[in-house]
Amino acid sequence: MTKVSFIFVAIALTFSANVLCQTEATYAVSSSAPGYNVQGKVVKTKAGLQIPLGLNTKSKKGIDSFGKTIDDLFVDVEYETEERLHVKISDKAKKQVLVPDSPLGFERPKISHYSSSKKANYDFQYTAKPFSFKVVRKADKVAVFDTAKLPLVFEDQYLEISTHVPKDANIYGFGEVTAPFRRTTNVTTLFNRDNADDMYRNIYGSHPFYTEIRDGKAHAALLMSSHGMDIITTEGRITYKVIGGVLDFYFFVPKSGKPNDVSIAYTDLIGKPMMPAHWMLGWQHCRYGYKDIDTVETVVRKYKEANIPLQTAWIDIDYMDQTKDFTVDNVNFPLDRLIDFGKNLHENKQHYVMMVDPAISANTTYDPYTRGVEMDVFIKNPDGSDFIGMVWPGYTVFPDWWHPNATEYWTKEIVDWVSLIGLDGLWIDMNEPASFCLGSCGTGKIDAGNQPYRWTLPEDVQAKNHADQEAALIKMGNPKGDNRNLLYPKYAINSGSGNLSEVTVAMTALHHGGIAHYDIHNIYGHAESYITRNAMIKQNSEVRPFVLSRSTFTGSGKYVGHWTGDNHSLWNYLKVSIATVFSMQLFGVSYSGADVCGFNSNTTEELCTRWQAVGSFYPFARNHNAIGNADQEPYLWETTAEASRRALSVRYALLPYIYTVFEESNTLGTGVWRSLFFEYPEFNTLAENDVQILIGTDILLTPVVDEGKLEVDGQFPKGIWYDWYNYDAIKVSKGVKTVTLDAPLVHIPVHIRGGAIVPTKTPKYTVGETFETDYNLVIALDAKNQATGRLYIDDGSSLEVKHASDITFDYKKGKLTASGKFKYDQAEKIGSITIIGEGAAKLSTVTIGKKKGIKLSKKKGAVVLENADISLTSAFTVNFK
Ligand SMILES: *[C@@H]1O[C@H](CO)[C@@H](O)[C@H](O)[C@H]1NC(C)=O
Ligand SMILES: *[C@@H]1O[C@H](CO)[C@@H](O)[C@H](O)[C@H]1NC(C)=O
Ligand SMILES: *[C@@H]1O[C@H](CO)[C@@H](O)[C@H](O)[C@H]1NC(C)=O
Ligand SMILES: *[C@@H]1O[C@H](CO)[C@@H](O)[C@H](O)[C@H]1NC(C)=O
Ligand SMILES: *[C@@H]1O[C@H](CO)[C@@H](O)[C@H](O)[C@H]1NC(C)=O
Ligand SMILES: CC(=O)N[C@H]1CO[C@H](CO)[C@@H](O)[C@@H]1O
Repeated sequence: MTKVSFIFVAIALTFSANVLCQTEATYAVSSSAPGYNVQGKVVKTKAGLQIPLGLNTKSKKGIDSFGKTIDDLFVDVEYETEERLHVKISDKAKKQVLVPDSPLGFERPKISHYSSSKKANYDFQYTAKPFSFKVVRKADKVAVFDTAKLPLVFEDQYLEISTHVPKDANIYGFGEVTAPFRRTTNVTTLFNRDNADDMYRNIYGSHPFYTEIRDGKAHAALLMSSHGMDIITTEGRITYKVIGGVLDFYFFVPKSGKPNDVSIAYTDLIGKPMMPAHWMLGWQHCRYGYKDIDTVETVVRKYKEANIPLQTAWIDIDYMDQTKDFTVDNVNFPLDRLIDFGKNLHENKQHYVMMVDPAISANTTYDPYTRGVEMDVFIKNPDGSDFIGMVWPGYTVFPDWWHPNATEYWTKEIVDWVSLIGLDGLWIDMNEPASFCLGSCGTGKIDAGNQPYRWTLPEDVQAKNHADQEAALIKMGNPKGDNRNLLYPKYAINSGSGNLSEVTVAMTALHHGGIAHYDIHNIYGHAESYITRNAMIKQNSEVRPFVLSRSTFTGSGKYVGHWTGDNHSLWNYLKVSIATVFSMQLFGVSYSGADVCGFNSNTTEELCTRWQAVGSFYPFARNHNAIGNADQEPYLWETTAEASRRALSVRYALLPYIYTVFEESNTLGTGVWRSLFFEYPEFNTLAENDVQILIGTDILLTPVVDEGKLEVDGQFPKGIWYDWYNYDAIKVSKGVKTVTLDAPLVHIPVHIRGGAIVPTKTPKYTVGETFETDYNLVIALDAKNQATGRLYIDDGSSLEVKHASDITFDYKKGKLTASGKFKYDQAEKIGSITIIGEGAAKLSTVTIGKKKGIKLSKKKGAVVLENADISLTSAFTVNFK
């Protein structure tokens, strides 16, 4: 669970008059700003350039537009790699707060400076008066980032910079936001916020990164900033308006111009996406509001009775005693029952995940609180007392991940809890961080127990409390020595909750080392993710940890997965869920997915049926529902159950392929889900297609995301696309062809790319049983009767992989070759080989080593070699005739 929609509704009712609108001022650039000139000596370094800047003092107009102007700046240009350029514009005095490197695991790569700018794919060019710069792709002289004649504003609480882009540019990224994949003219606000997936507004995470595809070629930029910001993507430009820090840009310009190469270059910097264990790829089920352990056990049993694969059972905060972390409700979720439930799951080769929130109840007889107080690890008020907000258990404190004791504190709580219950994974929620009251509303109220949530109080009481809390916050003031306007910066970004301290920890709250919450708000959840993952590894260093986080930041994908939060059981949320997962792939959070059938509001049979079909293929696939809603377990309706069984049997058959794609993601940084445009950027007609999904390069899904439709239009780029179920071929000789496909309610169209060799398994009830079956190969021939593919094999669970096979399959002129690395130590083998395509029809016999003349069986559109019995422990060839 997590914050439910009515919280948003209550806020909207009470404060809607104050919720900011996107105004003309938001869209405008500061055209009267004086700008900066190069002042002093430009130094050529081994790494690049150092350029001193001074304010253009001839014109004082527009100074201090939204903060205090900083006169002296410094531009550091570093040619970090052939494809990555680092341009950092900072204050010479180094007073502005940077994204901290430590202890949060950013681990920006140590640059062994790239020796020569000559080899780079880009040029850095600048003008001196006024200062502006361009990043130019050498190959075609395209300026991929160009600030010429656009204002540069550098104030303590307001930074503005813009780049020219073509009109109607293909821009992707800038999140987290619930919006179409291709970003059209709009404002994206990055300021982590607990909100039920309000369309177009800021939500849980911040990723100040975008990719642009121009004339078939991709490049990208990251603004490494933990400050709140608005990003305006409007006709012909992108404008960043940031409320602090520095302008720390990275540009990614791969030579190939391929979107995948952008992803590789980006994750070279921020870290490669985490590698999931096999089990994490199975189907998962959760609900907020299961009233007791019997109910949860019944759900697991009913899944089995309906023969819908269930890999992982989750329990939301319902299990807790008065919603306190690391406690159990002894009546409804007794400890022994919770432990036994986990044991049963494990006996059945299933897995177990529970929720934990960062908010710790301020209760002096509750050990996680007293231990934290002893270690002094909680976020502070400006006066040094503990900051006390309000979350599910009433008044709560929040671990300060920057405190030197925080890792030890949190690790103990996590290790003890996970060990006690026997959990396989943790779900960390509410880590924007969410708080239901404004400011330190619990100051002086320790041991006050559960409190009515603010949205349950009469409106006049809510308004009075809010006014009191606001007054207290203002009275408390800033941390010592900080003269900025932390509570109400003059440039008010367009946060959907209005003032920055709403629904979170106050901007004036203090982290260790004198860091105001204002400066690191957007990385609080990332910090918790990093520390929680490491705690999971401490608990069990053998296996890959499972942590799912609601709040994420640049680089979080290396440590955790992410679900797109509290969406709604509405058709447009089903549709947009695909775009949000695509965006997460760009951000390097490969293991991501949306709540299947929708979290808030009541689903319908048809919506849930269609959603189960799409959701069966989310990289992270889980049905999740909120308290008080109509039930939505997939076995409740026959069509939903049937659609789930069908789609999940395809997913489970594809597990070796999906696992291989994940391994590529983990080693290269490419997405597991990809939009067609990112694979075929040469076809601009695909630019807005955010409904069809490629898993890797070879499996194409064309889901129905509209009510009442029994067919669906799909775009098919040049090549041959074979129907997964009946091998019917769609042949496209050039460009992109739109094809209308039959899509009965229980059916999701799936196609295999001609030219691909896809490894599969025989789907079973659990992931473990599925992986115990033989591998099969599906060879889908292209127009030249050729195909290639890859298979990665390891034990599917070890954190440190000792034995892995990495096999390339190649099919040409009737000969299938398997080559590569064969180091996996178990005796895996190939059971069957299916060859699809016109070229397959002529084939009738096979030679495998000394065994000649083995007969192939014919199917419509394919031939099959049954019981191939080929060992996957060494290279081999098979000849088809
Ligand atoms: C911009 O965002 C608003 C919501 O803030 C949305 O209603 C509108 O459709 C968006 N406009 C475009 C062009 O995407
Ligand atoms: C860390 O915790 C210990 C108690 O375990 C405490 O004595 C110490 O002061 C804490 N460190 C800091 C920096 O607060
Ligand atoms: C404090 O926590 C204890 C232990 O979990 C619990 O029994 C008690 O009810 C809580 N007290 C309040 C006031 O919430
Ligand atoms: C934001 O703060 C201002 C100044 O205290 C106040 O007038 C306004 O009501 C606040 N807005 C919200 C949404 O709380
Ligand atoms: C949603 O379903 C719940 C439980 O069946 C019901 O109590 C509620 O009235 C429904 N809400 C709407 C808006 O239909
Ligand atoms: C696009 C859309 O359906 N948005 C809805 C999301 O949920 C909120 C309630 O929290 C509705 O008000 C929006 O209309």
